[in-house]
Amino acid sequence: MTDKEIELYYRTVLHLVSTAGKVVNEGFLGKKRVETKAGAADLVTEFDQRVEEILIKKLQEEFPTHKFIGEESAASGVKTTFGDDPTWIIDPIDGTTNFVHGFPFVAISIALAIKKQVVIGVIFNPVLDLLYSAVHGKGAFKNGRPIKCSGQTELGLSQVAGEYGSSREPDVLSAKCKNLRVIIEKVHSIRAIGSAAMNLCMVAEGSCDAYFEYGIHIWDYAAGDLIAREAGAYTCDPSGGPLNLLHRCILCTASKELAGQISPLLTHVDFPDD
Ligand code: LIP
Repeated sequence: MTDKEIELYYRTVLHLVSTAGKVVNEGFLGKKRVETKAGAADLVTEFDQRVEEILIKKLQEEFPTHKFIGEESAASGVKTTFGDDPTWIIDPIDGTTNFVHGFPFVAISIALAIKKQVVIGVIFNPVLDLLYSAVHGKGAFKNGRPIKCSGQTELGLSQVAGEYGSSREPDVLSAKCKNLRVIIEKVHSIRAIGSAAMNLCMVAEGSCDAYFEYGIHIWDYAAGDLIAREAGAYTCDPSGGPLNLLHRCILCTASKELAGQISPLLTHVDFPDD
């Protein structure tokens, strides 16, 4: 893939998120039909489906040989196939529960992977008008300005983001509560803003020093992982091994030292791969 081709994909997706953001904003302010998916706290609206349809249709018209992984396509039964072909990984609204409740941390998250490596990441929060983006090797940006993570190395001085997620399965909830309990004893504070994509952007821009979550999906963290790494952050599997985009969990920290302090504290939770 040439730099010129990547540049074309990047320009196209930047244009597209701004169009799709208008639809998200229309839904954020207006009435929506709320349904559930895997459980009573796993929500979806007609806007999630509409935005994903718009994004896939337009990208397919522009790049007919490319493949797609989308949250709502997966929910409707399309199997997640992550191969070597250029693949767009799409979460039309990350933070759907926020979207339903009018809490403004919602984002369109789009990554492009080539040979399973993410080369473009774009996260757009249209409600707050925040656009985070990165191209592999070219740094990370917020509304066009370069961003850097905090570089924090001390857990005791950190602000950490962590989430409860949508599973209400007792063992999963116990492990997640235990993790937050063990971390809060050691840090300045914990934040839970309800969107994996936005959490990763918070680490990328230095407003949080770390973020970890179990049970998320490839579309929740593929774009944010690249944006955070391009901003200087470190990402790995919460158990300390290499990050796997299909493995449904992430630990993202402002330094490798911080990951080394957080990982041993966590009770690890296994979810079936995407
Ligand atoms: C959400 C994630 C969030 C997690 C939620 C949910 P969605 O994604 O971004 O971090 O805690 O359970 O998975 O479903 O709003 O796209």
